[in-house]
Amino acid sequence: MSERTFIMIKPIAVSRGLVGEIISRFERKGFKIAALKLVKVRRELAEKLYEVHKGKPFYSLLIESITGREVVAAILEGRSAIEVVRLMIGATDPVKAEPGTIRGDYGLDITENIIHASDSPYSYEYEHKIFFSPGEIVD
Ligand code: FUP
Repeated sequence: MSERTFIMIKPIAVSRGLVGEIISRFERKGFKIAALKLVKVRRELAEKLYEVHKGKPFYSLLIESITGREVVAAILEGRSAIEVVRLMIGATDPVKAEPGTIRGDYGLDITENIIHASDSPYSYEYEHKIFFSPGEIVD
């Protein structure tokens, strides 16, 4: 069944010029781009995205890692998109992420771990609405 997921390419990947390479992996896998944009993240947006992590020891660092910086947000569509994209990005900690995954191939830092992707239908619903209005998403 076709499904949608939300991804956010983090500032470290944007500044290192990895946007095309990352998007191209998802295209080659067969996902369609349903929405795509470059966003300079305001603090309120960062706090909304990472609300579930409030109170955790790494929360402030996480907020600072995207606030005032540029990210690329996208909605990808395809069969079991949420599960497949999570497999393609790899484990949260790049030290544990398998080579061949995006986090496994492009970095070592856990907070700036290259990319975020929704991990459930619930988080997709919550996260994509922070970045996209209905008119910005194709049918
Ligand atoms: P993930 O869904 O794989 O992004 O992982 P989490 O939701 O657990 O973590 C969200 C973000 O918090 C990660 F992208 C990186 C950051 N994080 C840390 O900086 N330190 C940690 O110990 C765990 C997560």
